[in-house]
Amino acid sequence: MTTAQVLNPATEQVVATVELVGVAETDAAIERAQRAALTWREVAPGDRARLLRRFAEAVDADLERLAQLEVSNSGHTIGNARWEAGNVRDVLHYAAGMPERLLGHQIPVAGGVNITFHEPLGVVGVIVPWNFPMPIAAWGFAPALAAGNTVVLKPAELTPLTAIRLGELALEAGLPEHVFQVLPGKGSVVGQRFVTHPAVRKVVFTGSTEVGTQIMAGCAQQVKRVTLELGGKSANIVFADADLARAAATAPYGVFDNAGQDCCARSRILVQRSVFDKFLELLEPAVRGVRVGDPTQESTEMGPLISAAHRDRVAAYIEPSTKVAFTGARPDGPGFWYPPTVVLPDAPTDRVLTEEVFGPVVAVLPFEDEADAIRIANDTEYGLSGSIWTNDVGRALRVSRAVEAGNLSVNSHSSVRYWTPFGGFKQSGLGRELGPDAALAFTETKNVFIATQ
Ligand code: TAP
Repeated sequence: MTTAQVLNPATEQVVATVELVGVAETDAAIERAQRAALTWREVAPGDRARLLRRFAEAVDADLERLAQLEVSNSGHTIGNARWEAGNVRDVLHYAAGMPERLLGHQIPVAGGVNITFHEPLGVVGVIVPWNFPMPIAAWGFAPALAAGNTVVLKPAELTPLTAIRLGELALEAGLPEHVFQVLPGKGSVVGQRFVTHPAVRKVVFTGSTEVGTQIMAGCAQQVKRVTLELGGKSANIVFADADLARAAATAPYGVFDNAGQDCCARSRILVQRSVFDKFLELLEPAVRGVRVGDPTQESTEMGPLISAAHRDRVAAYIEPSTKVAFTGARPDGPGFWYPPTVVLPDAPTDRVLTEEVFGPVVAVLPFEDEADAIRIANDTEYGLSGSIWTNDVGRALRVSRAVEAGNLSVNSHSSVRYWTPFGGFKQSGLGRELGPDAALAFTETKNVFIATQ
């Protein structure tokens, strides 16, 4: 079996060595999941609910350990990591309400009774990226399990530790063996096998649009169901009538949270021209004030990037000709650090404006009026999230309806609540996760007619 060393991105020290699963082990796990699916779907809804609640309680009891694991594996700040482990607990509790609420319809028909059922799919493969290893895993596995499916989960090679721990906690909580299996390994091996193995009936993929496109094409061969959560290039639109001080004070956290390695990062700030200079003046101290450093410290707001290769990729967006308005802090010494960076692009075709940087780099640009703001916000193939800052409620609603993105917030930068739907327009994805319908994405609707005459 091959192994991979897992590094702490804040110190560059090895924190663990993990055994990587190959094709044969993946096939064996899928076959075990296929057998387990036959009995898991028969577990009474109330019992499935109880087991998911126990899983949630086990996560809660282990919250500090999970959070510390994420700090050392992913460089997330301890505050964020605790929120992420808590999110897994909450998603599981919410999913525990689903088995007993998978309601079908009784539809009036002549000559009999017509009812619909939501049948589980069988084995679901969940492929997770490295940027939010815990929440993104749970958004897939919790509703899939609730709907009566078994799950094989592949964490990112760089960040497998919390997923492995969640697999252990599921067993400790009493989930039957092979109902939820975690398979650390390469995307091109384990993830690819989820796509090609006929017993995997659905793939939930979160990651780059590039790989997501290949997954969708691969799944098409078997008409396999997919949910895709892909990249973003979201706009933070600031109108002249907004509370400018609040908009500027919060803008750094809308893009630099998790060091900008966030699909929802508001990486384009669009500011109405009449307040453009004033906004930049207010933004500068806010960016310089972001506390970048040791992620184990409670006061730290931004940690390192995930790897040296990723830091180099982010740094390459700042070319010699790029106009950098100002930057924030970065510590010296080991670790994959990059400072919060604010750039003023020259042209709409600048790479920093058109591509997802996935790091702490934000572009600020002016717009003229509402129509211009909407045009620029939509001038991207992505459509995941975004923010609108204005004190005019009519404008807030008009612009919210006009921006082509799945998750918008007005006078705020929040994108994710486990009880509201989440997902992307255009090339940001396909399907929705979370929210009241989450379990339905893991079922097929079956219609049954019973003649009574
Ligand atoms: P990717 O390189 O696309 O990797 C994502 C996952 O797919 C990893 O587990 C990876 O495995 C696996 N993978 C790679 N090649 C594969 C293949 N040929 N077949 C099957 N699986 C394969 O993305 P990333 O760099 O880790 O993550 C960053 C991207 O994710 C960004 O674009 C970001 O916007 C997006 N993202 C989107 C969202 C939502 S909710 N829309 C949330 C978070 C992140 P290995 O890495 O182990 O090889």
